[in-house]
Amino acid sequence: MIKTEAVREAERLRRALNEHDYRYYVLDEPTISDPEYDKLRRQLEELEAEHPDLITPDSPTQRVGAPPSTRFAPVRHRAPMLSLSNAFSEEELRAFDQRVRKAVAGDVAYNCELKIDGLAVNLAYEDGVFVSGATRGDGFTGEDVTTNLRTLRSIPMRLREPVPGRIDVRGEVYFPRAAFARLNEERQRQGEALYANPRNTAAGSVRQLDPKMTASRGLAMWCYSAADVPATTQHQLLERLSQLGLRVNLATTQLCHTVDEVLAYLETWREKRKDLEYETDGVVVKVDRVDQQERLGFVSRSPRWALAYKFPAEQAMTKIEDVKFYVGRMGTLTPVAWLTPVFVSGTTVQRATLHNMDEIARLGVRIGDSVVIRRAGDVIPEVVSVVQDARTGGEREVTAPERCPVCNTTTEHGVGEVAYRCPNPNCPAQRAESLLHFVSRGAMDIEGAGPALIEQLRERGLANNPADIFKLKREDLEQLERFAEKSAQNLYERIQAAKRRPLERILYALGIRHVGGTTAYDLARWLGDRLERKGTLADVWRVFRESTADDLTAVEGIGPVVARSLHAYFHDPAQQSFLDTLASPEVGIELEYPAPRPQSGTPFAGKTIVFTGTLQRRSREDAEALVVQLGGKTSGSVSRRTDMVVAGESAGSKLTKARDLGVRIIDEDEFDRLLARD
Ligand code: 0OW
Repeated sequence: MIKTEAVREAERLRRALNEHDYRYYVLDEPTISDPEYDKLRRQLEELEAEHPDLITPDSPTQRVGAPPSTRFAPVRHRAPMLSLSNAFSEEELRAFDQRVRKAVAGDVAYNCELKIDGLAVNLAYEDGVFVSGATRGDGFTGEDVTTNLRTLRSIPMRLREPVPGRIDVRGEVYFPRAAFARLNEERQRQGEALYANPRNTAAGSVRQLDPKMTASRGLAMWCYSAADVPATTQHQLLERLSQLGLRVNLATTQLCHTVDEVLAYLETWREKRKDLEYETDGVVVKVDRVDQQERLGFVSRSPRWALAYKFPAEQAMTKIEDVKFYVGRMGTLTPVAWLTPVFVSGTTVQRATLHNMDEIARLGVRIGDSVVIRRAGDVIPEVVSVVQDARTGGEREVTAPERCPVCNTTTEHGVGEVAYRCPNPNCPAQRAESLLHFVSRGAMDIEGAGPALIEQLRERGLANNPADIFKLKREDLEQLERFAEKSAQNLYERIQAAKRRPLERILYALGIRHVGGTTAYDLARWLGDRLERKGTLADVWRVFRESTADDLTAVEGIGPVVARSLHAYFHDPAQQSFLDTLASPEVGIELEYPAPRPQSGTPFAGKTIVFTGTLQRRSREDAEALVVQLGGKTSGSVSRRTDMVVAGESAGSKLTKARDLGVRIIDEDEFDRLLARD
């Protein structure tokens, strides 16, 4: 075929295949058979193989082209990805309706959408072509998962109209129930631990380092909002997104004009949702008119104009066969009921937490009791109540644990404390839990390193502390049970990849008391500034070891309780050799610091901002967080060092003082305009 014909033929095939993808994966209304589709696809693949210069980014052959990544770059969202405030009752829903009607003039209609139980992502399109995709992250900064999202056939690589400029489409990626069941059947066959629920597994699948793994999972996506797509109502926005070729759940979306209509919608879907091919955990109720949304604004990252109504947890009845105490990372002993397996809200439940001895007393629960359990979302199920009339008299009291069930050390029970604790820092259970925490998703995120693996590694003396995991050789893993060569190889590669994690994750992974994700991030920022972002892990340990608790209290975001806990940890003799091993060249961890706060290039970089009065569209703390994110500082009082005062409604003496000092004063609208400029 001559070149010009090849160009035309490739364009024809690409357009045809993209059209068929749209009909199959977005409209769910294919118009050709799979063999016919495959034939077209083979023709395009052959043509592109013959003329590689004809390959375009939006060609359907490019969805699974990229090589595995080593980690995900941070991406700042153009517009924050908001969260939703929850409601669990009709009263809360009516209160929301009252608040809305009081705050806005005119008729109010609500656009009701099923709340897809997946993970929120952002899709960026430039001139109608998909250019990048990111997870929601903390709402301001997410992870770049472009190559993985490119593999989702329900995400179009090119919109059906060439929308000029950039738009940001938001939606929920989810694991279709059938695909999730197939995956777990496969894991069952491989003798691997089953995945607990579709939501977490969808999140894990989107964050696979290898796009081929993501592609193999069969994820899908519903879009539900967008930035920079003009629309006067939410419903119209959804119709516009659908028109552009994005996959929108219009069939289950309904416009309601009164709160009673919303309640009727909830009733309809409370049961009907169980027949859908995807998990939902509620309904999102949104004020439909965009002008009314803007009038209502936001409070602490969630809009005042939207509400997530959560369907109540499913309950079921079963029997307590035994109660065992589990030792947590900090030595806390938690009573867990071993149940006769029972199916509830999409999964088989065999364990339920009894929280602590007070809860056992409150419930009056005994071993052998029939109980009602409930499972809300994906949290561990809990015992709701005892079925008294099922009692036979053979039930046994649960006694408080005198000794740790794992290391037999006498337990401690602080005065006034609820929990019983194992005081032994070398208790095998605590070491196992701290290993599990170290490899968990929010920490070093080593997928596949679950409880079964950790147990095996400990039993064989292959890992006594987290640093040992990084010293494992391929052959160590191959000798483990149920780790055939392929999965040993995969796990080994994932462990190597975990050596390049951001510093905040390593600090969080240490499992220091009171050091959670946000604190770890604040510490990582501080260390980046202290070490000019070139310090090694050994340098980091040195800074902590040389810092007093007071030095640490001075760090932005760190209070005295955290400072004392940090100081104790970095001076605890039991931790030092582990820390030095972790920082050793043999382990070879490569540090990554959080992106420095922009010192320039944003309206607030290097400036001190003071807020006064009440803001309408976001809370004071949110506004201040945005300023800090953009490299600014905030202060509670106006002085000559103040660069700008943002005056909300009924501003007070600070405004007067700003006028006297000649400090620049802006109102909330101007503040929003400066934010949008970034
Ligand atoms: N999960 C959903 C869903 C939805 C956004 C935009 C305005 C406020 C939140 O189906 N249908 N609509 C929205 O609207 N959010 C949803 O999910 C949110 C995203 C982040 C947390 C929830 O999952």
